[in-house]
Amino acid sequence: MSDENQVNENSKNEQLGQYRVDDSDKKMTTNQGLKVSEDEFSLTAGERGPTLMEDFHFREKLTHFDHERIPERVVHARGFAAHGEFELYESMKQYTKAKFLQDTSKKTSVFVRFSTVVGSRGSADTVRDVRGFATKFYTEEGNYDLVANNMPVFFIQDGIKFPDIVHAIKPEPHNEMPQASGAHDTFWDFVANNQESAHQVMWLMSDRAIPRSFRMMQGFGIHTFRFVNEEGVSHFVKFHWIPKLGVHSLVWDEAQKIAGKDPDFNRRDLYDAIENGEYPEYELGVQIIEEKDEFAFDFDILDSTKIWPEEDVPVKVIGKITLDQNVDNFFAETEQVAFHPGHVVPGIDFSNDPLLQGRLFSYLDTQLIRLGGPNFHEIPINRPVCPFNNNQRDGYNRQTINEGKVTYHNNSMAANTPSTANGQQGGFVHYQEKVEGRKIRARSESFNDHFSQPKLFWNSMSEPEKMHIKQAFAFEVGKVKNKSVQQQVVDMFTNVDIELATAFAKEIGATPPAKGGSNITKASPALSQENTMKSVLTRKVAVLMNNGFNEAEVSPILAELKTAGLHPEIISEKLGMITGTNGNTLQVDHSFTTTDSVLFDAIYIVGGTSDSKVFNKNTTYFLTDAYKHYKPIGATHDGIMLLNENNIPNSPGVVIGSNLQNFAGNFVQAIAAHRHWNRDVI
Ligand code: HDE
Repeated sequence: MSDENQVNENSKNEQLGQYRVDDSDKKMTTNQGLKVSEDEFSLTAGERGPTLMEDFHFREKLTHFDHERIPERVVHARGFAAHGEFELYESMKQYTKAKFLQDTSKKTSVFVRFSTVVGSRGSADTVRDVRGFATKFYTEEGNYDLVANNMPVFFIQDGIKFPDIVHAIKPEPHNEMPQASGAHDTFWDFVANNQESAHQVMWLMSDRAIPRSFRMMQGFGIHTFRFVNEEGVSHFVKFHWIPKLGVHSLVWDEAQKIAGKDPDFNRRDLYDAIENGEYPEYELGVQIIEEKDEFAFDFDILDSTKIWPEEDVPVKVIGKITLDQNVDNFFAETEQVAFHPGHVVPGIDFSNDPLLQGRLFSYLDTQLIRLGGPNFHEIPINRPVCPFNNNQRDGYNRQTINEGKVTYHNNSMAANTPSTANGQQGGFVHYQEKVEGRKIRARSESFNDHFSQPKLFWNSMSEPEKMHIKQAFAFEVGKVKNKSVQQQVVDMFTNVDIELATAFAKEIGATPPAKGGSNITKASPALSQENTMKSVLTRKVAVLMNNGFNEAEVSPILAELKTAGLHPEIISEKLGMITGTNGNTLQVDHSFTTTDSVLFDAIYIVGGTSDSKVFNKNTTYFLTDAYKHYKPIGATHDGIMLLNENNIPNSPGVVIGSNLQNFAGNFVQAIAAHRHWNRDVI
C-alpha cells in the first residue's frame, strides 16, 4: 500500500502487481499447493469402474467450476473496462479542496468501465441503449467514483421509481423477451404513463444510443453535485467527459447487423485501440453554478431530467483521462469492480437531487449480494491506494489480518485509534446545507415541466438526426403490440413536436395528432453531433482486392491511408496471399467469410483481373450496404467497373480514382466527413 503522499498514476498498477499471477511455465497444483500428477482422468475403481469419493483433486476442480458464476449486475451487466490515468490541466482550488484536483503536476490512476444498461452479460454491444461510463479515481484521499452515463439526463426524477423503469425496459417477465431492447410494450407503457421520461426518451431515440465506439461517446455525471473549497464555499457542479475523437454513432440498420456479425464490436474496438497504442482520451469538463444562482434558471437544477444548456452554463475543461492499459483478467477486474456515487473525497459533495439520493442507497446494497458480502472493498481492483483503517471486522472472505484486540471506538487501550480526522486533517465533513421542511411524499412543482427540454433537444438536431429519431420511434413504437399504448406515445410526443409525432404515427398506423406541439424555439447547438469534432484517426477501411491487382499503384495508396491514421484492411475471397500483376504479393487480413461490410467505416474497391463470381457477388453486397449506410466509398482500377456494374451513382462520398491523381487525398477527405447524409438512399 502506498504512502499517502506518494500516490500517483502508477499506484494502482503497482498495487495490482502484488496480486497478478502468471501460471505459465509452472507445475500444476491443487489450491493447497500440492503438485498434480494426472489431470485427464478421475480416480476410478479399475479402468472401467466408478469414480471414487476419495478423488480430492476431482472434487476440488469440479466444485470450483460449479461456483464460478456470480450474479450479473441488475443493470449495466454487460461492460468493458480499462486502466488509465487522469491529468489535471488547471487547479480547481478555487472551487474544491479535492486533492486530485489541486496540483497539475500530479497524475491519478483511474479504472473506467463502459457498459450497456439493459442487456444481459452476453448480449450484443450495438443495441439501442444508454451506455454507462463509470470512472474510479484512485486518489490519495480514497477512491472517488464518477458513475456516469453517455446521456446527460435520466428517465425518472426520483430513485424510488428506479425498479419501475428497469422492470419496464428489461425483457418482459412472462417470456424473457426481447433481449437488450426497449422496443416492446412494457417500456412504452411506462414512458407514456411517466411523462418525466420524455427527455431521456428523445436521447434514446437519437443516434447517441448507438455509439460507433466507446472511444467516441460523451459521459455525463447527470446529477448536480457540489464542489466545496477549503473555505467551505460550495458551488453546484455537473461533470462531463468529452472524447477527443468527437461523438459519433452508427446507423440503426448497421447497428442491428453488427449485433449479429460481431456482438463484441464496441469492446473489441476499445481493446484493439489500446493494444495498438491508440489510447482513448476524454477531457473532463465541469459546468459550475454559484449557490446564489440556484433558482436563476427556468428548470430546477435538482431535476435529473434537465440539462444545463452549454450555451447558458459553459463547460470548463479541466483535465483529461487517457486509457492506456487493458485488464489482465476480465472477471477479476471488470466484473468485480464496484462503483458507487457515494464514493467521494473531501471537496466533492451531493445535492438534494432525489435521484442521486436514491442512488446513494442502491450501489452498496447491490454490491453486497453481487460480490457476496461486505468485504468487496478488499478485492484488488476495489482497494484504495491510500491506507484504510477502521473497526470493521470479519464477514465472508475477509483478507485483512487486523492485529490487536481493540475493535471499537472510543477506546483507551489503543489511545482511541484509529482516530477520526477533522476537516483540516483531511476528514470528510458533509457540506452543512441548511434544510428544513415537513416530511412529505411529493415533488416540487419546479420539476413539472417535462416537455420544454425535449423540444430544445429536437430543435437542436440536424435534419439527418431528426430523420433518425423519427425512424427510431417508428421502429420502437412499431414493435409495440398494444394499440392503446402506441396511441398514448403519439399523444405524449405531440407535446414535444407535432412533426415528429405525425411522422411516426403514420408509420405505425396510429392516429396522427390534429393539433398540439410546443412553441419553444430555443436550440442548443452543442447537442448536435453535426457540430462534433470529426477525424479519420483509427477509422477502418475495407480494401476489396483480388489476384491481378496493380500492386505498384495500390500499395502507395494504402501507405497514404495509413499515414493519414486510417487502418486499411485487405479483404479477398480467401485468406492467405494475393498476387499483383507485377508478381508482388500482399497479405489478406479477412476473407468475405470472416468479415462484413458493416464492420468498416469506409470501403475501397480495387478488384483484380480475375473475373471471379464470388468476388463480384461479395463486392456487390459490401457496396450496397456501405452505400446504404452513407459510408465513404473509393474505387480505383477494376473497382471502378464494379462500382458501375452495381449502379452505385457518382454521389456524395463516392470517390472515383480514374487517373489516381489525388485519389488517396480525396478519399481521406471523404472519410473525414464520416457519413454522407445527402445521399439518395431509400
Ligand atoms: Fe445506476 N446502478 N442507478 N445509474 N449505474 C447500477 O450498481 C441505480 C443511474 C450507472 O460499470 C447498479 O453496481 C439507481 C444514473 C452506471 O459497474 C445499481 C438509480 C446513472 C452503472 C444502480 C440509478 C447511473 C450503474 C447495478 C436511480 C448515470 C454501472 C450494478 C436512482 C449518472 C457501473 C451496480 C459499473 C449501476 C442503481 C440511476 C449510472 C443497481 C437506484 C442516473 C454507469 O446499484
